[in-house]
Amino acid sequence: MKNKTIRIIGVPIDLGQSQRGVDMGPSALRYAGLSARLKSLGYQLHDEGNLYVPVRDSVAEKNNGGFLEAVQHVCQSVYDAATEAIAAGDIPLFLGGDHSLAIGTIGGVSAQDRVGVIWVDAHGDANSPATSPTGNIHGMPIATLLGEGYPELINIGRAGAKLSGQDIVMIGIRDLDGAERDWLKQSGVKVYTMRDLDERGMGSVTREALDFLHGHTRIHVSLDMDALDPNIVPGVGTPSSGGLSYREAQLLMEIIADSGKLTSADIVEINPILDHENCTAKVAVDLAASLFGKSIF
Ligand code: 4U7
Ligand code: MN
Ligand code: MN
Ligand code: MN
Repeated sequence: MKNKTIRIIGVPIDLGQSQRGVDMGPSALRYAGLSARLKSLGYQLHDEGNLYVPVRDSVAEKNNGGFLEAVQHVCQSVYDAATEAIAAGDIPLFLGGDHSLAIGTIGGVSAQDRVGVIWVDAHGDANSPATSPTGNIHGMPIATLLGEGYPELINIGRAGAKLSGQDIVMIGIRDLDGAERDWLKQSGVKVYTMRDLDERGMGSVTREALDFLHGHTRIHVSLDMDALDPNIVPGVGTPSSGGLSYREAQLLMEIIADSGKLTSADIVEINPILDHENCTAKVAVDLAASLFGKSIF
């Protein structure tokens, strides 16, 4: 893995939810020293800068508050950036921005071959426009990738669903909406809730998760920072109490790294406005170091 180049791609999108501030996530991660940390592990680093995302206020004015079309355009450029990075043999690391960007990242990285996804989140992100209590697209990427929801988003890059339930494992889940929960249950997605982690421990759950994806040669990790407990990561827009501890999250990353199958990742949902002295981005950088193979001893 370490002979590969990590290609950093910032996606300052805040159009998939309603709080101001997540567009500053890529900066927060860079200022927390992401590139230097990954370089120190022996990787080549290539920072592509940020993809173009229209400023929220300008879109709102034009479209009367609707962001669907803008999210579609951003996710299309994310999709293209993802396919290019994979074709070049690099490991793309996407910096969000809100979680709607995963429609583009996962769509793109799965264009050539099958990819297993480890979705680390407090939330299921499996609402459709019909089930969503908020209408926010950052709560819909999983349903969209499985072919449920807005056709404009489902068909980005290539027509139809990009994944099946058997390609996805979720870890850290503790906050599902009623209809979202029913839909997830029949989707085939493997869901590990906080209760599973409490009862069985992160080590056992992560090994089983990797086993669920044993047929996949490539793994994409989508890390929503709200998976961690808000006590350690206050800088997230949809905090949910009872989350992962610092060490649980680190162990998860360490065991995924050991699999040697990581080929792309997202770090999303950091909101510096809600944060204290950039501590959420600093935790994210620690987790990225482990995900890319930093070992303690
Ligand atoms: B995130 C929510 F209703 N389920 O759909 C929704 F609770 O990417 C939250 O995981 C979604 O941060 C959270 O709006 C999306 C809500
Ligand atoms: Mn979340
Ligand atoms: Mn999410
Ligand atoms: Mn969130």
